[in-house]
Amino acid sequence: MPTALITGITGQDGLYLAELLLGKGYDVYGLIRGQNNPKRALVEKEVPGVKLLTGDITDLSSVMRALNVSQPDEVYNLGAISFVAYSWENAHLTTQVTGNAVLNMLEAIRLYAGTDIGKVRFYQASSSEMFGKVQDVPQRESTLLWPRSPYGVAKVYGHYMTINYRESYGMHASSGILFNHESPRRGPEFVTRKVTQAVARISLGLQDQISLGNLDAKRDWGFAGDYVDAMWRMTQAPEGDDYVVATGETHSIRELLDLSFARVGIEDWDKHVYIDPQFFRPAEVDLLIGDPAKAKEKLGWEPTVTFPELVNMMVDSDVAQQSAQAGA
Ligand code: NAP
Ligand code: G4F
Repeated sequence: MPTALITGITGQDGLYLAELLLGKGYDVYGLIRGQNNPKRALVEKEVPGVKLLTGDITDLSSVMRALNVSQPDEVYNLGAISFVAYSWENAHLTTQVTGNAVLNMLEAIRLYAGTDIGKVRFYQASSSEMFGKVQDVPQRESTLLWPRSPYGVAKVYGHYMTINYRESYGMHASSGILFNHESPRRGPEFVTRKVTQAVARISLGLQDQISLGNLDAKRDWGFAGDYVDAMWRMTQAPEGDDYVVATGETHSIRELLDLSFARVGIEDWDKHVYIDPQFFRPAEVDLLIGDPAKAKEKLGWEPTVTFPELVNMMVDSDVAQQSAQAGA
């Protein structure tokens, strides 16, 4: 039975990846930070088979300890400060967690593996946010990176460090350049979930308005369950490599609003949406659309959930959750 260690186990992708790997018969360990992490109970409820180890990816010795205890065949580094807007306000911390800690992960694996560098396969959660001010449409693996946020810059560092460990030490290290992926487990700070939660509450008469920033930005949105499957396929490939994971379609925040409100029978959403300058970013990523041709050809990966299906899944889940809370 293979063993996997996942950082970022309490996050959206950590939960989906743990479910996927447990379903395949893996022994799964998750790294959880803090002495009393409030999301521990969620992980224990949703993926009870996961063995939790305390540690922080910025603390090399805690990562070494986690490797020694779990003895993993595969390590998935999903841990990060992942909210782009927050990264301007906490740029140094984002650099440490989202950027420098990738070096900790790679170095810990190199030290742990010793002369048998092939014994651990590594996945790094890179991001389409690295494309920033996009230099190609659609974006692919060879597109010049031009990050537009402290988060994006930190991800570029982790991306190139992963490539560097592959080239320097022959490590089986892959970097998944994942475009936005969402689900009912998405954090409420991200625009999709912020919208679907608010739409659910508006439809139930629990609130009247939602405040948003730039409605013209466009994103290539897929379903998180599909994207963790791409991560796993990368670690199974004969060699480590870099892959764009995307749907190949792009949609604006306005389209997200159209579909979300339509799902609850509201066609004219203008009166419910308030534009608040606080949600505009110092530098915006205007357009993301990925070309997943390489992942399709080399990994046999395909997205299975369309954008309207994803929005409906999230709105329906939030309506159920908000109704249950209101009735409780
Ligand atoms: P998420 O829900 O925000 O989860 C982030 C995870 O990182 C949480 O489990 C968090 O733990 C953990 N973490 C934060 N600081 C840490 C630290 N110092 N040590 C250990 N763990 C730490 O993010 P996600 O959407 O699942 O994304 C997973 C990864 O993919 C992230 O690296 C993200 O940047 C990247 N990514 C995401 C997308 C997307 O659209 N979702 C696209 C491209 C790349 P706490 O609960 O303790 O805070
Ligand atoms: O949902 P978002 O916060 O996601 P963003 O910035 O694209 O980042 C996500 O995807 C990246 C992959 O490309 C990941 F690497 C990253 O970790 C994260 O998962 O914002 C999407 C768009 C932006 O253009 C933003 O300006 O929505 C726009 N937006 C408009 N109003 C808003 C809001 N975003 C948020 N979060 N909140 C708003 O009120």
